[in-house]
Amino acid sequence: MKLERVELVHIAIPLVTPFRTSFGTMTTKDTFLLRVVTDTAEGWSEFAGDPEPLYCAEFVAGAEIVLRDVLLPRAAALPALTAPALGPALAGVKGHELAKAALETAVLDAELRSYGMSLATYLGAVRERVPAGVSVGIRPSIGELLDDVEGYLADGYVRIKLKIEPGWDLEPVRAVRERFGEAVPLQVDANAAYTLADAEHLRRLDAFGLLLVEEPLAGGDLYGHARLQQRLATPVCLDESLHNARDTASAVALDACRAVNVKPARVGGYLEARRVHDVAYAHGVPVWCGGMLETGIGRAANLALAALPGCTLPGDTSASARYFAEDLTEPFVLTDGHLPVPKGPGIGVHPLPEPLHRFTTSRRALYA
Ligand code: OSB
Ligand code: MG
Repeated sequence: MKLERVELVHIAIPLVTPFRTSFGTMTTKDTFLLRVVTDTAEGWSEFAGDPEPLYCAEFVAGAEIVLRDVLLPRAAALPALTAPALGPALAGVKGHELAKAALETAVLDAELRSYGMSLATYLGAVRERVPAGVSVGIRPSIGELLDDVEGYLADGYVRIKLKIEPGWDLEPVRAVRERFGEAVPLQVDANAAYTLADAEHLRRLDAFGLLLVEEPLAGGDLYGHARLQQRLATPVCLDESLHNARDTASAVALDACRAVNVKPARVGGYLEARRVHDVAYAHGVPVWCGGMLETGIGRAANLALAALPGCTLPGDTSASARYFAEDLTEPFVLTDGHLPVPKGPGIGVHPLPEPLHRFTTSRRALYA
């Protein structure tokens, strides 16, 4: 393919409910979509980051500059643009995995559309629908948390993840266990809010039969997570710490994690996400697909990844209605606790013109 035009579309969509984690509170999904036009097809993707670098170092305004000034000139210089060719072409650019993922995904969407192949088929999906978990934010009170969890279980979500932080950990977990029982698949996510000095406190989570504890310590601290895992029966799962397949191999070899959250954005795109999956799968370490409160554009592609054979734990791939009153795409609907894996070419969805127009705050050409 030849790159002809790249457009950036800023969007802001209100969340149905504020989402609080140990690193901040989100009330709006405020990010951008990329539209890549090539000589054979066009493709869409969604930047997974936020306006401020709180979950990770990347942020919306920075990603726009990196795409425009650094990544797109390299993509445009390729004699034959393909998604696999982008990896080597961008390898010299340090970091910026979320920005690279946005570009690679839009190019891959265009490429697969020109072959008429779905992303799920391309990646090697083995399922047509995937079980859906839900990530439940920190709430002002235990009562409000229990109401949230009750609603999600009534919706049919097959796994609950509670966001935790120091001061909001054992009590909410105990309350959910007492109210909803031992059988509910339950896990927690600290988003790097603890230190190794909290190991004895975190060990008390072992009493609750959790599936896993996600990113308890600082992002990148494989040594600390390995030390912690020695002291916990609950499997440690890494999110922020893993940026590529090599990190994942190191973490598995160090026993720094016994489960892997794979977010394609965090590892630079779906091709590296597939390799992260493969490394973990080869070692018998369960994988699940994380989320970044994506619109239907980002979610569609995540569902393809969640259908890989090593994704044996339910992911944070929730239905559109868990996030937005109205999505940018045809909504993803929970049926029997599952979401369908898109079958159409590429990511299988596209932004609907009317909601896209209404939620767009600005748009500009990044390459023309
Ligand atoms: O740590 O998994 C995380 C949302 C934004 C940023 C980081 C995380 C999350 C979630 C929600 O937990 C995942 C989702 O439902 O998309
Ligand atoms: Mg996480």
